[in-house]
Amino acid sequence: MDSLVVLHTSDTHLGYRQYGLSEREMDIYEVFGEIIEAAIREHVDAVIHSGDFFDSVNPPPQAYYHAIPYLRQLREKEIPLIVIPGDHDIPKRRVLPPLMVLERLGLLQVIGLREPEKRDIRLRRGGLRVAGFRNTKGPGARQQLLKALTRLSQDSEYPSILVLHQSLRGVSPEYELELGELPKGYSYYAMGHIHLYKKYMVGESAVVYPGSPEALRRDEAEAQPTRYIVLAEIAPGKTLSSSKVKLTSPRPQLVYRHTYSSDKEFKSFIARVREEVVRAEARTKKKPILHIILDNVPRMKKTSIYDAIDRLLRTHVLALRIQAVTRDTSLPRTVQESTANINHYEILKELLGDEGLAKLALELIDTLSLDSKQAAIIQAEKLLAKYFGIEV
Ligand SMILES: [Mn+2]
Repeated sequence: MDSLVVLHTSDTHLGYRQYGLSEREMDIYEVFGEIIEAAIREHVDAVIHSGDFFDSVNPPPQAYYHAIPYLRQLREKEIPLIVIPGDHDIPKRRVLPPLMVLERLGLLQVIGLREPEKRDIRLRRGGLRVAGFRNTKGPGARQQLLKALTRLSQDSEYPSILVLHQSLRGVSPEYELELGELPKGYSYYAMGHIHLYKKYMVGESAVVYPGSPEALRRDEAEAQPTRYIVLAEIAPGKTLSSSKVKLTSPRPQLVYRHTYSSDKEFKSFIARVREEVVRAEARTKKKPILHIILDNVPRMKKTSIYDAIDRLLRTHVLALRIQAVTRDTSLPRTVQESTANINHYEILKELLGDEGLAKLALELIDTLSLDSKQAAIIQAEKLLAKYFGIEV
């Protein structure tokens, strides 16, 4: 038997609590459970995690509480989990990365924490070579990484996997590596850091980003609403097959962009959104997160539009995020268009001569134009605390 099957996942960000909602934190634990169950159901030989296992270097107790039973199930089935530290797993000061707690419990294996590392993993059937290096960022990252890779040449007779938590050219405008700079000869390249599914080939070997199991930001949800893990069958020096498998537990996130033109037409837009939201909830048994980005909203109507959206949709969603660009109907269109391009931040920075003050001023302008006075006061107080440490 010289081929192996691995489950590849990444960027689970355990402990992350989107919008401060405990439901969102639980969503992340639930999808982690789905991943572990898939590994057991598919009888994979190993699970590879490409980093950002935890969201923070100080994960909340809940993150351990929920992860540990799942990791135990995996251990009982003798399926090893190998992980490299992502940028979120690495403390800035010299303290212990939280992943080491789980390694100490014998629940996973951390590789490449301090040095580029190659390790042979003993499996129920045969062996697997895993090589990797923790995330490297900041100035000089590219040079440091290229140097690390010279120590990760493939020299094993086992099926082999190189695990990295970095951006490749073409997946992100800021990248540290090019595809052609990956050391040759690995069976599979398990990438992390980018929260979207991507697949490339180097010779006969797949280079794959499985993406994050939950979309953690609006742009991620918009770019790729469906979330995946990857199952790969590998042999020495090549990928025999790799397929993305859809996850069923992620919470639906719906993103709509709409340009306001009339009340009548806006009503039918909201009715359509409502239908789709209700359908998504029925399908997944989870209330969606709903993002609505509006353009061309007459300033005078902003409040009533927000109220209408809230009234019609609030009970069907877990979180409702509305963003509106308003149009001042009392100004001539030419004036509106020319003012639309003004960079307020640059003007404020020049006037105030300070980046921090300019940011504060900008945030205050946004905050104080909130529809509800009470909400504006609360937000303004938060800003004072943030910028000056003043508790009101
Ligand atoms: Mn990352």
